[in-house]
Amino acid sequence: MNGIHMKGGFLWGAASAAYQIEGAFDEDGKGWSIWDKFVRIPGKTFKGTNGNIAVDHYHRWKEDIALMAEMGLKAYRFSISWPRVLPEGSGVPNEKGIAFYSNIIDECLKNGITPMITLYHWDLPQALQDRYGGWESRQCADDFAAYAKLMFERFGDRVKHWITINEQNIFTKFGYVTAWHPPGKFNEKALWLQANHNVNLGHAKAVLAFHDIVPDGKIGVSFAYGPGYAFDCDPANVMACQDYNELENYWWLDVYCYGDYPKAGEAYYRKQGIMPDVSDEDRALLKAASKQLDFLGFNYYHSNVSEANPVDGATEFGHMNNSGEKGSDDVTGVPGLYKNPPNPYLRTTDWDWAIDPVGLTYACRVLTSRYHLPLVISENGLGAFDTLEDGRVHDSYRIGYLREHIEAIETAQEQGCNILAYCVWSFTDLLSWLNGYQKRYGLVYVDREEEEGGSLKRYKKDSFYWYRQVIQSNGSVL
Ligand code: BGP
Repeated sequence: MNGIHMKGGFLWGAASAAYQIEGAFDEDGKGWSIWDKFVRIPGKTFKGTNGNIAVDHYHRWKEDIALMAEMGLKAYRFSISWPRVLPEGSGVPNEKGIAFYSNIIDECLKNGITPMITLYHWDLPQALQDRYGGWESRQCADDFAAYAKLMFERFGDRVKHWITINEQNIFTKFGYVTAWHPPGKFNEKALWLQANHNVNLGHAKAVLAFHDIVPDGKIGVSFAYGPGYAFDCDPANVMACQDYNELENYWWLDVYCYGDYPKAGEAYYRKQGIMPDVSDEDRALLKAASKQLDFLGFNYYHSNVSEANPVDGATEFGHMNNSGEKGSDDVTGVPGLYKNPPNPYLRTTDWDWAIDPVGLTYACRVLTSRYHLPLVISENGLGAFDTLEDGRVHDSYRIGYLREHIEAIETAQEQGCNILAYCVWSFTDLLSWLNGYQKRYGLVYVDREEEEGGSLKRYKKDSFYWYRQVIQSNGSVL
């Protein structure tokens, strides 16, 4: 099949996150993260799975990067575990932790792989949660900025692509509204908005520090973007979609790119009495940082449908399919505003996520028109059950998913979007935060189940060989 030609220098990548791959949760001086504690609370994760060992990347990083090199990967997006490099969250760095990432960077560069670092992929040092409530305190923004500066100073000579925060919309809401993530607080909406504002300040401070330390580098964010479609042309549903986009997407994107909260969102939260304190100084800071953002990164898995939702309608607290039992997801929403029913036109994964490649073109188009920034697709992939047969995994379903989504970025590129990179989630199989090890995303299979004890051996899936050819042909063979 004839595929696409991406621009020269296009970064064909794959991604991971520290907690989901590293393991070695208390080795070589690493401090605990909030996830190390949270997974130990019974009932919080699928079958009690945790990242104590994960896929043991901490000890197998060389083998993993050799596989990346064999694939011809152009970029590897990974995250730094903040408590591995600063066990107390601030203060004295852990040189062994820093050496671990330094070695990974060198090994990538040696193999022609561009390293792309995410500073925060959810594993806040537990020490900061204990000290002052983590992101609930404005101090956390300063500590995050100090940690970011330390990383820019240590790695900025070699790493030119940086992402401050991964999916702020997910970890703040799950941490303070649904209690699905640490710190596991339920329906604390005022606290959620305040913590979220503090993350914005941390992001802004890091961005503002960046270019002085890494003058030839680029910095952006990774947002979990689920573009909203109105259920139909009933004005009530179109308005619900507007509310959805404003409160679930632009609430973050406008801050990153304009340095401002969307007006209708602010009005809504003010009316509810939960709009956080935003000083003039904060606004100036956010504005200044927005002008320094080099690219807008987003993770795309699916679009969402929006439909009007009565005041006694669907809530945020519906059941989420964490088991792979198709059809077990509840419709969720914000009472009085919108709810997100399934899209009757789309297929879904076993975890009830809509499969919508057109939505990726749509996402690129919306972001380009609204923000005029280069885009990085920092995650995209298919979570599925895989079976290892005679050392191979025949994941034609994953190849099909990736092919359609890569075609969708070509369309977006043809239509004027400037796309710098595309990262498959994920390079190896890894721990899915709430779904255990059975929801697999990797191009490389790892022998482990929910229970500890697998061999942790790596096997190349069919998608590994397929993506290698996509990269070699710069997208023309799909
Ligand atoms: C994103 C996260 C990733 C990853 C991915 C897949 O939200 O940035 O860390 O987990 O989604 O999600 P899940 O593992 O829930 O299927």
